Amino acid sequence: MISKKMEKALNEQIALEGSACFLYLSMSAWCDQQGMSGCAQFMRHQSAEEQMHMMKIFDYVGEVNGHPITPAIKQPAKDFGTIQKMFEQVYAHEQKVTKSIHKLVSLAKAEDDYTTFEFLQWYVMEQREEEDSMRTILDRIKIIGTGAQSLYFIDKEVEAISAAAEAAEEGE
Ligand code: OFO
Repeated sequence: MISKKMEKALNEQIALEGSACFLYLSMSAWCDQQGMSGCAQFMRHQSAEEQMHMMKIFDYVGEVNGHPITPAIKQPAKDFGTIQKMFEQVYAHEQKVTKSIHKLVSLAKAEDDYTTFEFLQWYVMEQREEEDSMRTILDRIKIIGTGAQSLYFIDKEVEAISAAAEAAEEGE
């Protein structure tokens, strides 16, 4: 059993993960339009991950006798300017999610809700990895540069990072 306050906070997190799922799906479609198939594949994978994050909390709330709420769908942007700007936006979004997870951890601690505290540890680790991989991509973009000729190499680089991440997940 979780408190009403915790239930509400977890439902807000469900909505945040759901909005990331849709935002990243929209980014994937935009990348595809730019001919950046490696980035499109990467963002598609990120979108699926966010859906899994959302469902994990959804199921948890139900398990602890709370009521998980299916969030409203807000249409995300469909144009992201440049590939660098898009990844900057992804990184900023991940930082926002990390802050939100940390707030949930603080609430679980304040309420002596050790079950939720334990459940959230997976998200703490996940956010560390997500922020690290977005930083890696932004660093590579800075090294490669953003001229028209560079887009091909950025796409290949992101494709390689994506394949390595997927292989690591399969090995988990
Ligand atoms: Fe689930 O927010 Fe990214 O990882």
